[in-house]
Amino acid sequence: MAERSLDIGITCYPLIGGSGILATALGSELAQRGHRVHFFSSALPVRLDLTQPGISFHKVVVNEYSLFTYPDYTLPLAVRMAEVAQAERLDLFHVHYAVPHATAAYLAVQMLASSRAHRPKIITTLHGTDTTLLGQDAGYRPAIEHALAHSDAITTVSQSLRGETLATFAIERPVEVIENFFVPSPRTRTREEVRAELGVAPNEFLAVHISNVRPLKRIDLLLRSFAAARSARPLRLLVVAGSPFAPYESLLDELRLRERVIVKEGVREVEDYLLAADAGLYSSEHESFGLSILETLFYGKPVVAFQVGGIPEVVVDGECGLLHPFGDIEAMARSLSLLAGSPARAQALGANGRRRAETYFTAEQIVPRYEALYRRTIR
Ligand code: GMT
Repeated sequence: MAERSLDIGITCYPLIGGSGILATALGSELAQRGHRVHFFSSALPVRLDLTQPGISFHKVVVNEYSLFTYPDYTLPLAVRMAEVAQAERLDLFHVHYAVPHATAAYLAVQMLASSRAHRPKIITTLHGTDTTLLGQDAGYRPAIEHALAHSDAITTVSQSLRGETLATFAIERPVEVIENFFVPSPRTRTREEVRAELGVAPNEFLAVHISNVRPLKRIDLLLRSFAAARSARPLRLLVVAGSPFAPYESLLDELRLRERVIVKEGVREVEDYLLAADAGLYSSEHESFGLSILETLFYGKPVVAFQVGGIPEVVVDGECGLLHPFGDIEAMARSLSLLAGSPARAQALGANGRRRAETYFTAEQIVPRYEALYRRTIR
């Protein structure tokens, strides 16, 4: 007997960032599989397509009352989630981030319980910061632990984050690992067209870095690694920055990189740049998974990165990229030089990476695992 389709609430951050991108892609895949998906956020998530059947968006409006020093988001979010859960009889809330989304979900469920209304289950996916940053803060940890204790299921995006989560919080229920996935979309421009737009010559070796350039992305180490690389081929670096690159401008001058580094800010569609690149260069001091790194693998590009957090679960060192101890910029530079000087090696690593991505990190692999978790949880 075919299983019934589900009514699912997804709560995520709308901005450019891996968790929102993952949540949006998941909602889209779930809707394609016949489920009805309701998104909750303060603004339309960047990649959400509202023309897709089965998708709706519930904007959370935050009023700025003069009596509050800081506007509150958690309460209006909880109220919106409760309203929609009751009206649409949602089976579950799948919240991406405990802070404040799991807390809001618990509050919404409590509001519904007090009116004897239908009660959705809560599934919380931790993407990193809840554990690695806020979980270390005594002002947040008990609240996160409370939200996790009242979640009906908890997932993390890597084994590494699962380990850190269990070491950080006292959690009694199982924590399941469901890795991130990515669905490349068809390209309308060729690699040559994108390189021409960027002003990158055919013989130049183009490394790409995609991130929100937050301090933990260590853009200083990125630029220093790139500056230290040597090759007979001209080397270029493209930084696709999800937030302003201004704090690093002076370092470009200090390292005399201005002519060789291209910065693109506020880009929503990163895939053309992956097509144009020859390798990915990532320098985070921590990364629970590295969705941009996975995107890079899908485009058949080898990845040079520090061996931190969940990155080794995505990139197998020596098979689809070259990983180095955190901070070893000389080793990062040597790997970049090696790839630039040996296109055959770069292509072989890239092809392995694409194969790995297409074997383990597709929607076909990952989405059914979320569906199975949903069904187990609501049963
Ligand atoms: O990396 C960021 O700064 C954004 C952050 C987010 O919350 O969107 O990314 C986290 O979640 C992504 C999706 O699961 C992971 O791929 C990133 O590794 C993770 N970032 C960190 O752990 C720093």
